[in-house]
Amino acid sequence: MPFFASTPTRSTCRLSAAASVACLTLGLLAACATPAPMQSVSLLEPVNGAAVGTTFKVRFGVQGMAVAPAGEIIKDSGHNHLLINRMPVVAGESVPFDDNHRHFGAGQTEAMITLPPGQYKLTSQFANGAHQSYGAPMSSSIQITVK
Ligand SMILES: [Cu+2]
Repeated sequence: MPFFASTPTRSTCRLSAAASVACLTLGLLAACATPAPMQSVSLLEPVNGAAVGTTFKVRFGVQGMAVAPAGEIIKDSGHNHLLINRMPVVAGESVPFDDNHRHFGAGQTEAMITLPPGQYKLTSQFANGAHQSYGAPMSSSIQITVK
């Protein structure tokens, strides 16, 4: 009898331990559900507010995702785009192919850009191997003056 009496106690302990593990797991899941702070892009060059010549170097920074040539869709991977005077492309939508949306589908992390003199908003936009945007969270904008 004492053996059977002690069994429920052990079970309770096990259930309690299981509940703790579940809470920890749920807590981690909740943390994972928030936007991943480790994934972002930036324009390393030029810097915001810079005045540059008509041909200048753009350098892309990517954190938390891999840069790969366009073609295959691979999780947490993609290539850089430079948007000129355009808003970030909505997540899941294809980045247009035109003069204002330049693709670096070979996996380039820098490029020489030529623009006529004027004020520009440059936006780095990361998108997957099928050119589908990762959205505003994977974009970053600066203002520059081309002299
Ligand atoms: Cu693209």
